[in-house]
Amino acid sequence: FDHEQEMRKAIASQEQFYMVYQPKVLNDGAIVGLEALMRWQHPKEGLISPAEFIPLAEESDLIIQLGELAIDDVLKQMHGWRKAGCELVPVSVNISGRHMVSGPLVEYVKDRLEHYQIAGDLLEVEITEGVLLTDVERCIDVMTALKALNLKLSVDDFGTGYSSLNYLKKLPLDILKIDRSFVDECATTVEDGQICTTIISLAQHLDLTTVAEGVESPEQLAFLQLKGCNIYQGYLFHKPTTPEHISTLLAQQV
Ligand code: G
Ligand code: G
Ligand code: MN
Ligand code: NA
Repeated sequence: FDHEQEMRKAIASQEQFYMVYQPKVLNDGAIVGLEALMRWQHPKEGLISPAEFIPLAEESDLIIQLGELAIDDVLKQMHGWRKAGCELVPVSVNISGRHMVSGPLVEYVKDRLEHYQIAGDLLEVEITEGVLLTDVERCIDVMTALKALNLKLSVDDFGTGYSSLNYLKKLPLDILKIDRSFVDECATTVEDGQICTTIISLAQHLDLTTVAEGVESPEQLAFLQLKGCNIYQGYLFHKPTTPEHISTLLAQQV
């Protein structure tokens, strides 16, 4: 199975890749955002996880094509939700480091926002720490340009990279996403709890919003609430789901 060859065919066919959406909620369960996650439904191989194909795509220009496909799909979907009468909430897209620093990302985003008539503050870009450390100067330029379009910027999997905390003061960030690996045992392992507490405190002092990823139990939620986390994402609330189901969830809120 040649992933690269198959990915090229799948991108060309415009049929096998699609996005699912996972709600992000407040303490009271109100949905205040969505994360868009890519899926690859291969005709023979079945459903292939992004954990499998994204790292392979990152080895070539394919990651830029997939990133653009995700951005276009998400904004098109938002346009559709709005037409159906839904009150839109911000949607985040995962952008790989390679796309962030090498592609015409900003121009593409600007063009698609205009095409679908979506306000920039309804789009969020999630970037992992890795890229921020490899090319900080380039990141500052790109992120500043994205901020000029009113996008929100978040650091995904925060705490798992080689955090030189230096970048936190240099970059125009809005959100820290506490990695699932810390959330997992925050209520049961002292060290993980302390790490979550410290990340939330750091974020508060830097005026950043915290999102806890992978919240699965009421105990984890209670711990994070006590520490002042702002937003939660995880199976306790919602699994990643179809755009149709998201419409229903958003409609129930109004
Ligand atoms: O959705 P799931 O938990 O299977 O995602 C696995 C990994 O793939 C996560 O790290 C997630 O950030 C990443 N991922 C999912 N969708 C995308 C995408 O559209 N682009 C990029 N670059 N990564 C994605
Ligand atoms: O790396 P990133 O944060 O983008 O990864 C998001 C991935 O985490 C998605 O693939 C999603 O399916 C997964 N995920 C979301 N919520 C939970 C959860 O509560 N538990 C677990 N195990 N995975 C989750
Ligand atoms: Mn993410
Ligand atoms: Na993550």
